[in-house]
Amino acid sequence: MSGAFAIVHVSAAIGARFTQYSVEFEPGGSLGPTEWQRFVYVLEGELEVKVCGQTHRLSKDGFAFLPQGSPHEVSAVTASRAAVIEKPYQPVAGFEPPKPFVGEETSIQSTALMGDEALQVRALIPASESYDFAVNTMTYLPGAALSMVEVHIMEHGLLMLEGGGIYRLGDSWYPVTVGDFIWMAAYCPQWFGALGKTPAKYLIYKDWNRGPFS
Ligand code: UGY
Ligand code: MN
Repeated sequence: MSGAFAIVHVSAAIGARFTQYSVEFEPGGSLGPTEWQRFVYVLEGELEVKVCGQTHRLSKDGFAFLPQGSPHEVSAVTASRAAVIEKPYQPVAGFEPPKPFVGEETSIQSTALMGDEALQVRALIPASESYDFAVNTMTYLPGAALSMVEVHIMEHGLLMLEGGGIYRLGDSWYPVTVGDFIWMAAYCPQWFGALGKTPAKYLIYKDWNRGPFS
């Protein structure tokens, strides 16, 4: 990358099967290439994304999915910050590899998690087996919480976007707030409860749509 600074939160070096980093861009700064799929979520400022002959402008809460092997450029129009997720693509028979797209988190319809209106989920990646990972936002009203301690085969990269609360990881309990990052390896027992007077919101990656033997 140039004119940009990366804080690498998690990578294969610690045992994860994806990489997640936060980037701080100067105006005109840009990402370097990747051999993998790339997902970019704007935290602050404005980015320009060029892919497949089209140019897109993304501001806060805008995002781009860039499939593996798609030549693209991501550069900063203004001083900006973004969350970036990269993962080697696992193709699956019968499904076309995904195409690039951009979107805006706030314009995605949310759904209540397991019927709990106080906990809203927005899926940023379409529901198709072409995709081998999911990225969601989860927004908790003050006092809302996951209804169970989850344990699952998928791993997570989690970035706190707003508010705060308590994250349970295994048998430990951590206060978390905006800017905190958590890597949850597969089978890490996990639970979150929102505290404070404003909603808590996080961006969460998980591997998805692929079997445990691949
Ligand atoms: O999608 C999830 O697994 C999500 N409910 N996990 C979490 O918030 N820690
Ligand atoms: Mn989970």
